[in-house]
Amino acid sequence: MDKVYQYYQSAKDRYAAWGIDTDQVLQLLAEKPFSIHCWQGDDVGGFEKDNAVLEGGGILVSGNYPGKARNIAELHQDLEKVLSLVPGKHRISLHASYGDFQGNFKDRDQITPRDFQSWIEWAKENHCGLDFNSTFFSHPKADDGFTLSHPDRDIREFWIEHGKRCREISAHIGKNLQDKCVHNLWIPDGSKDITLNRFKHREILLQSLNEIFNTMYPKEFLFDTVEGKLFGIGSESFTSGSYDFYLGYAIKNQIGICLDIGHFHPTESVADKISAVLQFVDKILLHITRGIHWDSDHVVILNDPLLELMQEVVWADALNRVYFGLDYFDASINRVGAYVIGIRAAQKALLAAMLSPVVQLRTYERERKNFERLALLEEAKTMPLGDVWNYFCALHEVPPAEKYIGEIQQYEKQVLIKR
Ligand code: RNT
Ligand code: ZN
Repeated sequence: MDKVYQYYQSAKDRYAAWGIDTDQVLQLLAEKPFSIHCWQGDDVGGFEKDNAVLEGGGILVSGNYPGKARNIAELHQDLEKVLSLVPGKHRISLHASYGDFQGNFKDRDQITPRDFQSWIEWAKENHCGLDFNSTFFSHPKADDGFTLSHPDRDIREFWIEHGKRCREISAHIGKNLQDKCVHNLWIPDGSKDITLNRFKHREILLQSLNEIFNTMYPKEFLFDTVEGKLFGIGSESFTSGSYDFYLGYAIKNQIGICLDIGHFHPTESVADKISAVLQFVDKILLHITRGIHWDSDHVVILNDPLLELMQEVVWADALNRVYFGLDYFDASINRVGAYVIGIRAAQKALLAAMLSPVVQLRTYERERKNFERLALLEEAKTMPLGDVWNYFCALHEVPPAEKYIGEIQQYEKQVLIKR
């Protein structure tokens, strides 16, 4: 701790010379929760049956590293470990398939708030918020690739009922925790090859969504977002819920939109969308992930797209209009480690953005001093971010720097390997 503190003092001086108050920045950083996706812990299997595996839906998990959480108790245990290794207060993002079904199979159109009561208790004990996602994949009624935009009325109604129940559950969670629950809706609907009925599918989707969102819940307990996508595995040619579709839907109905970093053309900047979309919708949910060549959902790391994204949120003064959620799944490495790397990287990126010399940069920009602006941005890259970060960790009593590696190795030996 001594060294960490000493390095922090010198970093603090250097940032202070740029007019940045690092203590104040760290206070702000601590207040910003990240919504930790429950599905990295068990490879998107869920708990509808023991040891379930992801089945279809255009998303894919690869790897078979030992230690996957096989039931709710194991996932709780892993998440508690994760929470002990990341600074700040966070939220857990649940999928509907992760209910506490107590060994009884319940279909998706049957789930109720009661199935999530033990999660609510767990969240209270662990001082974290909860968010929610409806689960429109890994199900026989999603097998032919369509759910809410399915031309068959019966199948569609099944999924509409699911969506409605998920919103009810989310509002219940929000009320019980006295804390707004973000409910995100993503469907895998689409097809592999050239599709003639695009208009029809989208028209149906629109009607289904209207039914789901028809019920009003108190705004302080529930916030709805919809997540579009470019393509999925097996739905390369057509996706009913595209970005254009949902952006239109969100604006028209004044709900939130979820931007998943992996759901756009690889050369498109998601960072740039923030200031555009926020002119028309009140809030954005970000699904922070890392795609390699495609929407591969690799573990989040501190890379340029992430840094640019966080810069944009800070520069647009939009911190309280953006919810940060994580969305990746890697089964090829220690899953608790995957969580910790990704959450810490996302927080570090936000810290980096908060430590940029915004006042000076804006002055340069206003005065059209573009060389100066670029030079300062370059210099900012090699400022002692790590020393500030390590102090932040120490302040929140979690291991600084690489110190968490040993803890995860030990957890693997004592817990994960025995599963
Ligand atoms: C899929 C979407 C979606 C899922 C989760 C599991 O491409 O990104 O958010 O990853 O709901
Ligand atoms: Zn996503």
